[in-house]
Amino acid sequence: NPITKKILEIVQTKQTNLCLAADVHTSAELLHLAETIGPHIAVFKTHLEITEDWTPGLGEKLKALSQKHNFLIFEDRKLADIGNTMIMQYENSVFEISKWADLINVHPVVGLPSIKALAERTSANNCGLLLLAELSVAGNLTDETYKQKSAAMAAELSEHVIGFIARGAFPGSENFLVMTPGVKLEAGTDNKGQQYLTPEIAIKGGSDLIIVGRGIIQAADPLAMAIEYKKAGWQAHLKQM
Ligand code: 5BU
Repeated sequence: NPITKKILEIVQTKQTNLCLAADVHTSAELLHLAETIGPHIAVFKTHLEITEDWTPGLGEKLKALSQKHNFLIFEDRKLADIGNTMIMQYENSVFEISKWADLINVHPVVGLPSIKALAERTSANNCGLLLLAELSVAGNLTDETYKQKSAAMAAELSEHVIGFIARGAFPGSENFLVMTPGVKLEAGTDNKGQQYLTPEIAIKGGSDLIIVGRGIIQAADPLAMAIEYKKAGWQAHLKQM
């Protein structure tokens, strides 16, 4: 898949397996993070609906920064509906996701036919699809059977699906990328359900990209902290080789 190839190329060239979860509330903050931290990441993850001042064109501005600093944009939209609705959410909203996102994700719970319908549209836009096989939060319902079924779905849709959101590798994830949220330099929780692994543990567990939000954006110096995470993720990767 060309998107998988592109991510792996970026990881190697920039020596970073870091994905920044840019969970900020204004477009100025979003663009500032993309501009300053962009050189140190492989993927920039957005939650478009938490931007208070979203305007048409913001996606294109992010896209321009992604080209300038060589990273991909992942809209963490977590689609979970009938195929027809997910396609409208992807293509027709004010957010115009299909114009700028390089990656998007979907909950396998909706089943193969709906995901296949969506996948044909994401592929047509050169956008990689990720299946949410395993969540990071305490008490979630993504058990081993769910992961197995997600892997089977990915195998069926291998020309469209590029990987999984999961805590680490699992049977069936071998030919796909694994991206892991819930990563912080110190393991622990946020008292709202989130559970953190360290970069070392995530990468040792077979994750290809670590997703870090508050660990970086709430630091006194987000840029310096991003560089810390980049180093930690890369060292862990080198140890695996
Ligand atoms: P944090 O600040 O590093 O905890 O943010 C984690 C990000 O990853 C945040 O944007 C979540 O929406 C996202 N996330 C997650 O934390 N856990 C999951 O299982 C999934 C996504 Br799926």
